[in-house]
Amino acid sequence: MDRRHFIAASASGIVATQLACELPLANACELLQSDIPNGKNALLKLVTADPLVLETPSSLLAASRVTPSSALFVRNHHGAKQLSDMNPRPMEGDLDIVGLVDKPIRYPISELSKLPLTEVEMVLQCSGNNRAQFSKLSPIKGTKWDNGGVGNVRFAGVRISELVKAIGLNVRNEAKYLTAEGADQPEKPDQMDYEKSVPWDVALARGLLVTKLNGEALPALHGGPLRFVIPGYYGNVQVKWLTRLRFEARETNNFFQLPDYRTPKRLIAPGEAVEYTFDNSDPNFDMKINSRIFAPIDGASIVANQMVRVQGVAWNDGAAALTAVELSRDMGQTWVATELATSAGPFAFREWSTQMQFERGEHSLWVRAVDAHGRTQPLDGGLFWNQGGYGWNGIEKISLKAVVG
Ligand SMILES: Nc1nc2c(c(=O)[nH]1)N[C@H]1C(S)=C(S)[C@@H](COP(=O)(O)O)O[C@H]1N2
Ligand SMILES: [Mo]
Repeated sequence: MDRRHFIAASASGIVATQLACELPLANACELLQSDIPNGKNALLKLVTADPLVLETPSSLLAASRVTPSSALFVRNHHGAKQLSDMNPRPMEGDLDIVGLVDKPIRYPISELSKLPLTEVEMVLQCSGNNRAQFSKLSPIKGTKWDNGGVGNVRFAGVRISELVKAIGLNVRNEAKYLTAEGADQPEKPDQMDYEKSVPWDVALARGLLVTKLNGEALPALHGGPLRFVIPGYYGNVQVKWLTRLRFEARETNNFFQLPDYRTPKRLIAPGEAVEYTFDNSDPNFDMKINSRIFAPIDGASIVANQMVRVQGVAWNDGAAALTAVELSRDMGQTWVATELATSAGPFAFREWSTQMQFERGEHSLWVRAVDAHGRTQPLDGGLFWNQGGYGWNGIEKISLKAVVG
Protein backbone atom coordinates (compact mmCIF):
# COMPACT_ATOMS: atom_id res chain seq x y z
CA MET A 1 0.00 0.00 0.00
CA ASP A 2 1.44 3.37 -0.95
CA ARG A 3 1.34 6.38 1.32
CA ARG A 4 -1.64 8.05 -0.36
CA HIS A 5 -3.79 4.93 0.00
CA PHE A 6 -2.57 4.48 3.50
CA ILE A 7 -3.74 7.93 4.52
CA ALA A 8 -7.11 7.43 2.84
CA ALA A 9 -7.49 4.15 4.68
CA SER A 10 -6.50 5.73 8.00
CA ALA A 11 -9.43 8.08 7.80
CA SER A 12 -11.84 5.17 7.88
CA GLY A 13 -10.85 3.98 11.32
CA ILE A 14 -10.33 0.54 12.75
CA VAL A 15 -9.80 -1.48 9.56
CA ALA A 16 -7.26 1.07 8.44
CA THR A 17 -5.32 0.95 11.64
CA GLN A 18 -5.12 -2.82 11.48
CA LEU A 19 -3.63 -2.44 8.03
CA ALA A 20 -1.30 0.19 9.39
CA CYS A 21 -0.10 -2.27 11.97
CA GLU A 22 0.82 -4.75 9.28
CA LEU A 23 3.00 -2.22 7.47
CA PRO A 24 6.67 -3.02 7.84
CA LEU A 25 7.27 0.38 9.37
CA ALA A 26 8.72 0.98 12.77
CA ASN A 27 6.09 2.41 15.15
CA ALA A 28 3.28 1.90 12.64
CA CYS A 29 1.19 0.41 15.42
CA GLU A 30 1.25 3.64 17.35
CA LEU A 31 -1.44 4.85 14.98
CA LEU A 32 -3.76 2.48 16.76
CA GLN A 33 -3.83 4.91 19.67
CA SER A 34 -6.56 6.71 17.73
CA ASP A 35 -8.84 3.76 18.43
CA ILE A 36 -8.80 4.42 22.16
CA PRO A 37 -12.39 5.55 22.89
CA ASN A 38 -13.18 9.05 24.12
CA GLY A 39 -13.20 9.14 27.88
CA LYS A 40 -10.35 6.63 28.18
CA ASN A 41 -6.87 7.69 29.20
CA ALA A 42 -4.59 7.96 26.16
CA LEU A 43 -1.85 6.21 28.13
CA LEU A 44 -3.78 2.92 28.02
CA LYS A 45 -2.14 0.30 25.84
CA LEU A 46 -4.24 -0.81 22.91
CA VAL A 47 -3.83 -4.59 22.76
CA THR A 48 -6.40 -5.14 19.99
CA ALA A 49 -8.84 -2.68 18.41
CA ASP A 50 -11.58 -5.11 17.35
CA PRO A 51 -12.60 -6.59 19.69
CA LEU A 52 -11.46 -3.76 21.91
CA VAL A 53 -8.83 -4.76 24.48
CA LEU A 54 -7.04 -2.08 26.52
CA GLU A 55 -4.39 -2.60 29.19
CA THR A 56 -3.68 -0.26 32.10
CA PRO A 57 -0.02 0.72 32.52
CA SER A 58 1.36 0.32 36.03
CA SER A 59 1.90 4.09 36.30
CA LEU A 60 -1.89 4.59 36.21
CA LEU A 61 -2.57 1.76 38.68
CA ALA A 62 0.03 3.20 41.04
CA ALA A 63 -1.57 6.64 41.15
CA SER A 64 -4.56 5.76 43.37
CA ARG A 65 -6.01 2.74 45.16
CA VAL A 66 -9.25 3.03 43.19
CA THR A 67 -8.59 2.90 39.46
CA PRO A 68 -10.37 5.82 37.74
CA SER A 69 -12.94 4.63 35.18
CA SER A 70 -10.93 6.42 32.48
CA ALA A 71 -7.93 4.22 33.30
CA LEU A 72 -9.72 0.87 33.75
CA PHE A 73 -8.66 -1.94 31.38
CA VAL A 74 -11.16 -3.27 28.83
CA ARG A 75 -11.74 -6.79 27.60
CA ASN A 76 -14.37 -7.32 24.90
CA HIS A 77 -14.75 -10.61 23.03
CA HIS A 78 -17.09 -9.41 20.36
CA GLY A 79 -17.02 -6.22 18.30
CA ALA A 80 -19.73 -4.66 20.47
CA LYS A 81 -18.95 -1.31 18.89
CA GLN A 82 -22.36 0.11 19.68
CA LEU A 83 -21.57 -0.57 23.34
CA SER A 84 -18.01 0.67 23.30
CA ASP A 85 -18.14 4.22 24.52
CA MET A 86 -17.77 5.67 28.00
CA ASN A 87 -21.28 7.20 28.15
CA PRO A 88 -23.88 5.61 30.42
CA ARG A 89 -26.74 3.75 28.74
CA PRO A 90 -30.29 4.63 29.83
CA MET A 91 -31.79 2.31 32.47
CA GLU A 92 -34.05 0.75 29.86
CA GLY A 93 -34.90 -2.77 28.78
CA ASP A 94 -35.67 -5.88 30.76
CA LEU A 95 -33.88 -8.51 32.76
CA ASP A 96 -35.41 -11.92 32.00
CA ILE A 97 -35.30 -14.47 34.79
CA VAL A 98 -35.93 -17.99 33.52
CA GLY A 99 -35.14 -21.68 34.06
CA LEU A 100 -35.62 -23.57 37.31
CA VAL A 101 -37.95 -21.05 38.91
CA ASP A 102 -41.65 -21.41 39.64
CA LYS A 103 -42.51 -18.84 37.01
CA PRO A 104 -40.33 -16.86 34.59
CA ILE A 105 -40.17 -13.13 35.21
CA ARG A 106 -39.50 -10.14 32.98
CA TYR A 107 -38.13 -7.45 35.27
CA PRO A 108 -37.77 -3.87 33.99
CA ILE A 109 -34.20 -2.71 34.64
CA SER A 110 -35.53 0.73 35.63
CA GLU A 111 -37.27 -0.89 38.66
CA LEU A 112 -33.88 -1.70 40.17
CA SER A 113 -33.58 1.92 41.24
CA LYS A 114 -36.28 1.24 43.86
CA LEU A 115 -34.16 -1.39 45.62
CA PRO A 116 -31.29 -0.72 48.05
CA LEU A 117 -27.91 -0.05 46.49
CA THR A 118 -24.80 -1.85 47.77
CA GLU A 119 -21.30 -0.67 46.94
CA VAL A 120 -18.31 -3.03 46.92
CA GLU A 121 -14.72 -1.98 46.31
CA MET A 122 -13.19 -4.84 44.40
CA VAL A 123 -10.47 -5.99 42.09
CA LEU A 124 -11.50 -6.56 38.48
CA GLN A 125 -8.91 -8.77 36.84
CA CYS A 126 -8.85 -10.79 33.65
CA SER A 127 -7.72 -14.33 34.41
CA GLY A 128 -5.46 -13.95 31.37
CA ASN A 129 -3.62 -11.10 33.09
CA ASN A 130 0.13 -11.73 32.77
CA ARG A 131 -0.32 -14.45 30.15
CA ALA A 132 2.91 -13.10 28.65
CA GLN A 133 4.77 -14.66 31.61
CA PHE A 134 3.43 -18.14 30.85
CA SER A 135 4.19 -17.57 27.17
CA LYS A 136 7.90 -17.24 27.94
CA LEU A 137 7.87 -20.94 28.89
CA SER A 138 5.79 -22.14 25.97
CA PRO A 139 3.90 -19.82 23.61
CA ILE A 140 0.19 -19.38 24.20
CA LYS A 141 -2.43 -18.18 21.77
CA GLY A 142 -4.78 -15.44 22.90
CA THR A 143 -4.61 -11.83 23.96
CA LYS A 144 -1.03 -10.92 24.86
CA TRP A 145 -1.77 -9.59 28.31
CA ASP A 146 1.16 -8.12 30.13
CA ASN A 147 0.38 -7.14 33.73
CA GLY A 148 -2.25 -4.46 33.01
CA GLY A 149 -5.42 -6.59 32.83
CA VAL A 150 -6.36 -5.55 36.34
CA GLY A 151 -7.85 -2.63 38.26
CA ASN A 152 -9.60 -1.88 41.55
CA VAL A 153 -13.05 -0.32 41.27
CA ARG A 154 -16.11 0.60 43.27
CA PHE A 155 -19.06 -1.29 41.78
CA ALA A 156 -22.51 -0.49 43.13
CA GLY A 157 -25.74 -2.31 42.46
CA VAL A 158 -28.57 -4.35 43.85
CA ARG A 159 -27.69 -7.57 45.63
CA ILE A 160 -29.11 -10.59 43.79
CA SER A 161 -30.48 -11.71 47.18
CA GLU A 162 -32.37 -8.38 47.45
CA LEU A 163 -33.94 -8.83 44.04
CA VAL A 164 -34.96 -12.41 44.86
CA LYS A 165 -36.63 -11.13 48.03
CA ALA A 166 -38.30 -8.14 46.33
CA ILE A 167 -39.93 -10.19 43.57
CA GLY A 168 -40.58 -13.25 45.76
CA LEU A 169 -38.66 -15.48 43.36
CA ASN A 170 -39.05 -19.19 44.01
CA VAL A 171 -35.92 -20.97 42.89
CA ARG A 172 -36.23 -24.76 42.66
CA ASN A 173 -33.92 -27.00 44.66
CA GLU A 174 -32.44 -28.54 41.50
CA ALA A 175 -30.99 -25.15 40.52
CA LYS A 176 -27.25 -25.33 41.19
CA TYR A 177 -25.98 -22.72 38.73
CA LEU A 178 -26.99 -19.25 37.68
CA THR A 179 -26.12 -18.38 34.07
CA ALA A 180 -25.77 -14.72 33.09
CA GLU A 181 -26.18 -13.75 29.43
CA GLY A 182 -24.64 -10.67 27.84
CA ALA A 183 -26.31 -8.73 25.02
CA ASP A 184 -23.20 -8.46 22.84
CA GLN A 185 -23.42 -10.43 19.63
CA PRO A 186 -20.59 -12.26 17.87
CA GLU A 187 -19.68 -10.97 14.43
CA LYS A 188 -18.38 -14.27 13.11
CA PRO A 189 -20.89 -17.11 12.62
CA ASP A 190 -18.66 -19.65 14.38
CA GLN A 191 -18.54 -17.64 17.61
CA MET A 192 -20.88 -17.96 20.57
CA ASP A 193 -22.73 -15.33 22.59
CA TYR A 194 -21.05 -14.34 25.83
CA GLU A 195 -22.49 -16.02 28.90
CA LYS A 196 -21.15 -17.44 32.16
CA SER A 197 -22.47 -19.82 34.83
CA VAL A 198 -21.58 -19.49 38.50
CA PRO A 199 -22.68 -21.58 41.48
CA TRP A 200 -26.10 -20.33 42.61
CA ASP A 201 -25.13 -20.34 46.29
CA VAL A 202 -22.22 -17.96 45.54
CA ALA A 203 -24.39 -15.64 43.45
CA LEU A 204 -27.00 -15.58 46.22
CA ALA A 205 -24.39 -14.90 48.90
CA ARG A 206 -22.56 -12.05 47.20
CA GLY A 207 -23.69 -11.49 43.60
CA LEU A 208 -24.62 -7.98 42.47
CA LEU A 209 -26.58 -6.47 39.61
CA VAL A 210 -24.32 -3.51 39.03
CA THR A 211 -25.47 -0.14 37.70
CA LYS A 212 -22.66 2.12 38.93
CA LEU A 213 -18.90 2.33 38.54
CA ASN A 214 -16.89 4.55 40.87
CA GLY A 215 -20.00 6.42 41.99
CA GLU A 216 -21.34 7.20 38.52
CA ALA A 217 -23.72 5.51 36.10
CA LEU A 218 -22.03 2.43 34.60
CA PRO A 219 -20.42 3.39 31.25
CA ALA A 220 -21.59 1.37 28.24
CA LEU A 221 -18.06 0.12 27.65
CA HIS A 222 -18.03 -1.52 31.09
CA GLY A 223 -21.43 -3.16 30.71
CA GLY A 224 -24.01 -0.42 31.21
CA PRO A 225 -26.83 -0.27 31.94
CA LEU A 226 -26.57 -3.57 33.84
CA ARG A 227 -23.70 -5.87 34.76
CA PHE A 228 -23.55 -9.18 36.60
CA VAL A 229 -20.78 -9.11 39.23
CA ILE A 230 -19.43 -11.66 41.71
CA PRO A 231 -16.80 -9.98 43.93
CA GLY A 232 -13.71 -12.15 44.36
CA TYR A 233 -14.11 -13.90 41.02
CA TYR A 234 -12.00 -13.26 37.91
CA GLY A 235 -13.24 -10.82 35.27
CA ASN A 236 -14.65 -13.41 32.88
CA VAL A 237 -17.70 -13.98 35.10
CA GLN A 238 -18.46 -10.26 35.45
CA VAL A 239 -20.90 -10.33 32.51
CA LYS A 240 -21.44 -6.97 30.83
CA TRP A 241 -24.75 -5.89 29.23
CA LEU A 242 -26.75 -8.40 31.29
CA THR A 243 -30.11 -9.27 29.73
CA ARG A 244 -31.03 -12.70 31.07
CA LEU A 245 -30.47 -14.89 34.12
CA ARG A 246 -31.06 -18.64 33.80
CA PHE A 247 -31.37 -20.99 36.76
CA GLU A 248 -29.94 -24.37 35.81
CA ALA A 249 -28.90 -27.71 37.24
CA ARG A 250 -25.54 -27.63 35.44
CA GLU A 251 -23.10 -25.01 34.20
CA THR A 252 -23.56 -23.95 30.58
CA ASN A 253 -21.59 -25.69 27.83
CA ASN A 254 -21.04 -22.33 26.12
CA PHE A 255 -17.52 -21.89 24.70
CA PHE A 256 -16.63 -19.23 27.30
CA GLN A 257 -17.39 -21.74 30.11
CA LEU A 258 -15.69 -24.74 28.45
CA PRO A 259 -13.05 -24.98 27.04
CA ASP A 260 -12.32 -21.25 27.44
CA TYR A 261 -11.50 -19.75 30.85
CA ARG A 262 -10.51 -23.04 32.45
CA THR A 263 -7.37 -24.49 33.97
CA PRO A 264 -6.47 -28.17 34.42
CA LYS A 265 -6.96 -29.79 37.82
CA ARG A 266 -3.50 -31.40 37.66
CA LEU A 267 -0.16 -29.72 37.03
CA ILE A 268 0.93 -30.06 33.43
CA ALA A 269 4.24 -29.41 31.69
CA PRO A 270 4.59 -26.23 29.61
CA GLY A 271 3.46 -27.01 26.09
CA GLU A 272 1.23 -29.93 27.10
CA ALA A 273 -2.31 -29.70 25.76
CA VAL A 274 -5.25 -31.09 27.69
CA GLU A 275 -8.69 -31.64 26.26
CA TYR A 276 -10.79 -29.99 28.91
CA THR A 277 -13.90 -31.60 30.35
CA PHE A 278 -16.05 -30.37 33.23
CA ASP A 279 -14.35 -33.04 35.37
CA ASN A 280 -10.65 -32.59 34.55
CA SER A 281 -10.64 -28.78 34.68
CA ASP A 282 -11.77 -25.89 36.85
CA PRO A 283 -13.48 -22.71 35.68
CA ASN A 284 -11.52 -19.50 36.38
CA PHE A 285 -13.57 -18.31 39.34
CA ASP A 286 -11.76 -17.42 42.60
CA MET A 287 -8.88 -15.02 42.08
CA LYS A 288 -5.55 -16.40 43.20
CA ILE A 289 -3.57 -14.47 45.78
CA ASN A 290 -1.38 -11.90 44.07
CA SER A 291 0.70 -8.77 44.60
CA ARG A 292 2.41 -6.00 42.68
CA ILE A 293 5.27 -3.58 43.25
CA PHE A 294 4.19 -0.21 41.84
CA ALA A 295 7.19 1.85 42.96
CA PRO A 296 10.02 1.91 42.20
CA ILE A 297 9.21 0.60 38.74
CA ASP A 298 11.05 -2.35 37.23
CA GLY A 299 14.42 -1.27 35.87
CA ALA A 300 14.46 2.03 37.79
CA SER A 301 17.67 3.76 38.82
CA ILE A 302 17.62 4.83 42.45
CA VAL A 303 20.11 6.72 44.60
CA ALA A 304 22.45 4.40 46.51
CA ASN A 305 22.36 4.40 50.33
CA GLN A 306 19.32 6.59 50.51
CA MET A 307 15.88 5.57 51.79
CA VAL A 308 13.40 4.85 49.01
CA ARG A 309 9.74 4.21 49.50
CA VAL A 310 8.71 0.84 48.08
CA GLN A 311 4.98 0.43 47.57
CA GLY A 312 2.35 -1.64 45.86
CA VAL A 313 -0.83 -3.63 46.34
CA ALA A 314 -1.97 -7.17 47.07
CA TRP A 315 -5.28 -8.99 46.68
CA ASN A 316 -6.94 -12.40 46.75
CA ASP A 317 -10.43 -13.89 46.38
CA GLY A 318 -11.71 -12.26 49.58
CA ALA A 319 -12.15 -15.61 51.35
CA ALA A 320 -9.43 -14.87 53.92
CA ALA A 321 -7.72 -11.69 55.10
CA LEU A 322 -4.32 -10.80 53.71
CA THR A 323 -1.91 -11.19 56.63
CA ALA A 324 1.40 -10.09 55.10
CA VAL A 325 3.06 -8.67 52.06
CA GLU A 326 6.77 -9.49 52.10
CA LEU A 327 9.80 -8.43 50.11
CA SER A 328 12.94 -10.40 49.37
CA ARG A 329 16.22 -8.92 48.17
CA ASP A 330 18.09 -12.24 48.09
CA MET A 331 16.15 -14.30 45.56
CA GLY A 332 13.63 -15.59 48.06
CA GLN A 333 15.97 -16.83 50.82
CA THR A 334 14.75 -14.27 53.35
CA TRP A 335 11.67 -12.11 53.43
CA VAL A 336 10.85 -8.90 55.28
CA ALA A 337 7.37 -7.74 56.13
CA THR A 338 6.01 -4.46 54.78
CA GLU A 339 3.42 -2.22 56.37
CA LEU A 340 -0.16 -2.93 55.33
CA ALA A 341 -2.58 -0.05 54.94
CA THR A 342 -6.08 -0.29 56.39
CA SER A 343 -8.19 -2.77 54.46
CA ALA A 344 -10.69 -1.27 52.00
CA GLY A 345 -12.71 -4.48 52.17
CA PRO A 346 -12.06 -8.16 51.49
CA PHE A 347 -12.19 -7.84 47.70
CA ALA A 348 -10.20 -4.62 47.23
CA PHE A 349 -6.55 -3.82 46.53
CA ARG A 350 -4.68 -3.80 49.86
CA GLU A 351 -1.96 -1.19 49.75
CA TRP A 352 1.44 -1.92 51.31
CA SER A 353 4.63 0.11 51.67
CA THR A 354 8.01 0.21 53.32
CA GLN A 355 11.30 2.13 53.28
CA MET A 356 14.51 0.53 52.07
CA GLN A 357 17.99 1.45 51.02
CA PHE A 358 20.28 -0.24 48.57
CA GLU A 359 24.04 -0.26 48.14
CA ARG A 360 25.51 0.81 44.85
CA GLY A 361 24.95 -1.85 42.18
CA GLU A 362 22.25 -4.08 40.68
CA HIS A 363 19.50 -5.44 42.87
CA SER A 364 16.47 -7.62 42.48
CA LEU A 365 13.39 -7.17 44.58
CA TRP A 366 10.67 -9.80 44.90
CA VAL A 367 7.20 -9.46 46.42
CA ARG A 368 4.73 -12.00 47.73
CA ALA A 369 1.46 -11.86 49.65
CA VAL A 370 0.28 -14.29 52.33
CA ASP A 371 -3.27 -14.72 53.64
CA ALA A 372 -4.97 -16.16 56.70
CA HIS A 373 -5.58 -19.44 54.89
CA GLY A 374 -1.81 -19.77 54.57
CA ARG A 375 -2.00 -19.21 50.84
CA THR A 376 0.88 -17.49 49.09
CA GLN A 377 2.36 -17.07 45.63
CA PRO A 378 4.71 -19.51 43.89
CA LEU A 379 8.36 -18.44 43.53
CA ASP A 380 8.11 -19.82 40.03
CA GLY A 381 4.71 -18.90 38.60
CA GLY A 382 5.45 -21.14 35.62
CA LEU A 383 4.54 -24.09 37.83
CA PHE A 384 0.91 -23.47 36.91
CA TRP A 385 1.50 -23.23 33.17
CA ASN A 386 -1.68 -24.04 31.27
CA GLN A 387 -2.60 -23.83 27.60
CA GLY A 388 -4.89 -20.84 28.08
CA GLY A 389 -2.33 -18.94 30.13
CA TYR A 390 -4.81 -18.27 32.93
CA GLY A 391 -4.34 -17.48 36.60
CA TRP A 392 -0.72 -16.27 36.71
CA ASN A 393 0.21 -15.43 40.28
CA GLY A 394 3.96 -15.95 40.37
CA ILE A 395 5.75 -13.52 42.67
CA GLU A 396 6.73 -10.30 40.91
CA LYS A 397 10.47 -9.84 40.45
CA ILE A 398 11.83 -6.41 39.60
CA SER A 399 15.37 -5.14 39.04
CA LEU A 400 16.77 -1.92 40.45
CA LYS A 401 20.02 -0.12 39.88
CA ALA A 402 21.38 1.90 42.79
CA VAL A 403 23.72 4.63 41.57
CA VAL A 404 25.77 7.24 43.39
CA GLY A 405 23.67 10.38 43.52
N1 LIG B 1 -20.98 -9.53 27.78
C1 LIG B 1 -19.66 -9.62 28.00
N2 LIG B 1 -19.21 -9.59 29.27
C2 LIG B 1 -17.88 -9.70 29.52
C3 LIG B 1 -16.94 -9.87 28.48
C4 LIG B 1 -17.44 -9.86 27.14
O1 LIG B 1 -16.69 -9.96 26.17
N3 LIG B 1 -18.80 -9.74 26.95
N4 LIG B 1 -15.60 -10.03 28.79
C5 LIG B 1 -15.31 -10.55 30.13
C6 LIG B 1 -13.91 -10.57 30.51
S1 LIG B 1 -13.00 -11.88 29.97
C7 LIG B 1 -13.38 -9.66 31.36
S2 LIG B 1 -11.78 -9.79 31.90
C8 LIG B 1 -14.18 -8.52 31.85
C9 LIG B 1 -13.50 -7.20 31.54
O2 LIG B 1 -14.26 -6.15 32.05
P1 LIG B 1 -14.06 -4.66 31.54
O3 LIG B 1 -14.05 -4.66 30.05
O4 LIG B 1 -15.15 -3.87 32.16
O5 LIG B 1 -12.70 -4.23 32.07
O6 LIG B 1 -15.49 -8.50 31.31
C10 LIG B 1 -16.09 -9.78 31.18
N5 LIG B 1 -17.47 -9.65 30.82
MO1 LIG C 1 -10.93 -11.82 30.87
